[in-house]
Amino acid sequence: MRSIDNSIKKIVYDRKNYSNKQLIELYKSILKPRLIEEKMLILLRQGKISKWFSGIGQEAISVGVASALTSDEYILPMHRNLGIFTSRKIPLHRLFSQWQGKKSGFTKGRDRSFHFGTQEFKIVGMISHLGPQLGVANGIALASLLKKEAKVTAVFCGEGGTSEGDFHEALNVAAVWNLPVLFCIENNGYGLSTPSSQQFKCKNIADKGIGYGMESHIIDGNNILEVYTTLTKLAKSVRKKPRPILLEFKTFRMRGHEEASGTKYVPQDLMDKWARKDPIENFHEFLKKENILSEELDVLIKENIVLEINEHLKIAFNEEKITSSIENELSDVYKHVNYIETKPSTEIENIRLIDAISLSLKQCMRKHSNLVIMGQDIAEYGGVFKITDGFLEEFGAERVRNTPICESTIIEAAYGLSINGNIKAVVELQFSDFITSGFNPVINLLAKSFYRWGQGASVVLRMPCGAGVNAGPFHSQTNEAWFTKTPGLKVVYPAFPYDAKGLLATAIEDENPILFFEHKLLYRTVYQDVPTAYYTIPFGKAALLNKGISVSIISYGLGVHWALEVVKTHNISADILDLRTLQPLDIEAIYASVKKTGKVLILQEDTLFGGVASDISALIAEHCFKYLDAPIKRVGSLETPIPFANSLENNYLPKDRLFNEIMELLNY
Ligand SMILES: Cc1ncc(C[n+]2csc(CCOP(=O)(O)OP(=O)(O)O)c2C)c(N)n1
Ligand SMILES: [Mg+2]
Repeated sequence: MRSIDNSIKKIVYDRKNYSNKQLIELYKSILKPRLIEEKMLILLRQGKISKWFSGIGQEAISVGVASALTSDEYILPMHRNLGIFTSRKIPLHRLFSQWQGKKSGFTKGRDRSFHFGTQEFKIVGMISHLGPQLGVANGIALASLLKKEAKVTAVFCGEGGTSEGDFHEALNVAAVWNLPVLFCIENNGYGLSTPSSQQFKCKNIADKGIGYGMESHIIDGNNILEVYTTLTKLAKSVRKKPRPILLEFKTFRMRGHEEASGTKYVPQDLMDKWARKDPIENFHEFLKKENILSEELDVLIKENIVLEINEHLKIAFNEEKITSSIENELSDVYKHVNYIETKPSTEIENIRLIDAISLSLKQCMRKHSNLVIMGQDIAEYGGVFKITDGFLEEFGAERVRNTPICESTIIEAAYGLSINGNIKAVVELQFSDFITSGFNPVINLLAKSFYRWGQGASVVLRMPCGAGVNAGPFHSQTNEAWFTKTPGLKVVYPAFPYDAKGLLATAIEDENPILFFEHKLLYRTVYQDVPTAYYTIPFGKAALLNKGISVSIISYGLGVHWALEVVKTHNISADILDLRTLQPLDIEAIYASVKKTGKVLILQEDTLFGGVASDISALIAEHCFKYLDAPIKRVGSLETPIPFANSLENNYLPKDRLFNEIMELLNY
């Protein structure tokens, strides 16, 4: 508790040159969230609102920061920052509707408490995971730099959240890229029941700034004038000279983590000391002592705020409960994009899969001046597979960005680019295996964004994947099934150069998060005649590569090539369907083929259990049962990690078992 104890000093106010009017405005601004909260606590006890995270005692931080920024500068708050929402002058009834899950809220009843954002007020709501907010702020700030706008972005985090890897990654990238972000850390002594002494070892969080090569400051978070004055000065300076700053606000959490959890574990004397530092009571005393606030004016101000709260509560309570339909809910998972097909030209070139991807990416960079690519070693070095070789020279370092090794925060930054002015991002994962280090933002930020608050995400994650290259357990996985499971993501998996080129262009045109799988073994082994000019291929359209009558083989990626080889070698009369995209999935093409042949084998490179083949199998069983002449067969890899040695890897992969499996099905 040392860092808290030391900071408990009397509040000293320095009014600078602020007019009485300005000081009264600040007083009104910190008073409002307090009075709203007091009302909410009553409603909570009456069961009229759900969970509540109290910011009582911390209002000066939210209000001071929000008041120092211009209304077109983004703020990314956390769960105790009601003062930001009120300082941005959001009509109160909309906040109340949000907390009651009603239509006039900001999430159509889909997300609770402070998990909401609004472009209208330039506020980006948090996801529960805390730390990812910091990385999103980086993307927003990067967008400001790219658009040559002199703006700062302020992002909030508690001292507990600073223990997350996201904090380290975000601060590191912001420092390396000189991003104009104010990292506002509210050190309120506790993260749920955990005191700061068990959360971090250094004396102050601000001390961490030096480790990132970042300016940092300690601010009395209970002193509205200190917060406002310091932030006004720093914001002005950052607008002029873009750079990140780490700010530690010393404050205290005066209530439970959320109302149900209480404060039994907090020593009473600590509570008492901090109660004497209440940001509102102290400011009130100061204003009275300086003859700035009269008793009558104070009463009037409070009456007006209470009146506003009550009127707006009435509006929210009178609003009907939200209803929706299955169709409506399903139609809000993906941003609607108007797909416009660009037909391929007649001029062709015989190229490899890797060349097709590189060419497509290059043409997209030329077509979309708002497209940025990010990844490890992609600039001077051209990427580990050389797909971006020469890009730096043509497009410059602003758009071809080498990143530190930090998948999570870069994916968060890509999302931030979408939020601030719809800047498109392609992120190259060095290997698809490393997406595990960026899993959280994919699943929780990107996938849920449109459904939660109608915000699209023009983010394409390029995923060099797959086995057959003797690369062992950490450089060989094909992990598409981790993502096809999650609503809100699109999953593309081409097997040929022609498809890869057109599908990548479509992916970049799209405004939804997309995982674009590129098989490493196919990179340099598969050639095809590919139109040289830019073209697109629609998602959700499988390709029937071989026509037959005895069996349908459904596959994607490397599996398609195995199927073609076996069918050709053994002269089997088979439909071979290359799915090309797994989400959306071409169900019609699958059903049509199964209905024709009556026998179906679904082939995937991935291990079988919980894979794409299992769900396709279930769909066929549910919808085509009466057309089947044999049980559905799934073929995939062994249920083990992927071994390194050639013979073991061949044993792991299903290729050598494929012919026997087909024959078993044909002979059923
Ligand atoms: C990744 C993750 N782990 C755990 C939690 C559960 N959790 C929610 S808030 C919280 C404490 C946060 O403390 P701090 O960052 O200090 O913010 P404060 O609540 O004090 O404002 C915890 C543990 C979470 N939301 N996300
Ligand atoms: Mg805390």
